[in-house]
Amino acid sequence: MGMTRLGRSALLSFATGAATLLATPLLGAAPAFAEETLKVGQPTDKAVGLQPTVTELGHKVTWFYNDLLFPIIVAISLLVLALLIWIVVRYNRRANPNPARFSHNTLIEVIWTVVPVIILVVIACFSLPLLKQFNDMPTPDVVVKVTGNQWFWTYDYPELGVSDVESRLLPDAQNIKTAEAKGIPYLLEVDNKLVVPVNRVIHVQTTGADVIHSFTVPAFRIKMDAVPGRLNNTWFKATKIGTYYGQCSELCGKDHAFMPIEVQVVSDADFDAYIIKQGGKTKAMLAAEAASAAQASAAAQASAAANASAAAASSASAAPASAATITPAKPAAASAASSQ
Ligand SMILES: [Cu+2]
Repeated sequence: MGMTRLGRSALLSFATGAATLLATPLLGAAPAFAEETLKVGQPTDKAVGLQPTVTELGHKVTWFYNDLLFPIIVAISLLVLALLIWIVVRYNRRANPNPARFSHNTLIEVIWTVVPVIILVVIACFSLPLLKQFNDMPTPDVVVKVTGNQWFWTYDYPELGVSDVESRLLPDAQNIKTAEAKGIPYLLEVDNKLVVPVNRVIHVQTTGADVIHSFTVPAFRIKMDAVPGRLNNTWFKATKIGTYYGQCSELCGKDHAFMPIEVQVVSDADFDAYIIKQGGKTKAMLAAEAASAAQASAAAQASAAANASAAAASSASAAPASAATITPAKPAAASAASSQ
């Protein structure tokens, strides 16, 4: 029922989000990737509300908060305020010197029980499906393992052979004056960013090396605890190339505030180049390797089968009258083929 409304609203918020993103001023630092334009997740003058988002589920979260929760919160707050004012004005000692002495009213008690239940059920009807969508992870294009350390992040791409990319706050970003002088965001800019391709499903597996951290990127609307001895999963699919900042969101020690997250969403080509630069192998390279390995094993199988049948033929020609020598050669050829 709410789907068309939700879709329209998501479109609207997408449009306003895009406008906000376009209005975000570029920062001075030279972009590492050619198409990098957006930088989302920094403190912004006079900005209120949620950060702009670049994921489909993010837009749904924006709709859920801005169009459902926030109006309900405002309405309840105004109702309570109105009741307070009404009681203060109408029933103070001067205006109402002889107060009523009754203590129960069944009708009003039923109303103030049932109405909040209805409100909560309405909220749940929208929030639970959204939670389920975050929980139902689509097949990943890229898997990233994110490890929280005191006090930096390490990024691994287990399927692509890249491991232990350490991501630390830049020293210049630790001081507001040097950060401003260099045009880098204070307490947010890191040396090695988490690089992921645009429009791809990214699975994020979080874990902790020492204490509990939390991997949080508001622009993707994801927040996942990084717990030692446990692998938590979340996912996102960013639809715009750019830089997205987040922060560790679980108190993890004295430098908790100094282990930011910087995600760089890049094109497929830039991502492949990055993986090769890190000494890993791209999906295409792995697929080519797998194909050539399959080819080699198929060739080996074929030659083994040819050898076996040649052996069978030669033994058959050596003793053409004996069927007993031919019979065992066939299963041998078959087993040679299957063992390859
Ligand atoms: Cu932390």
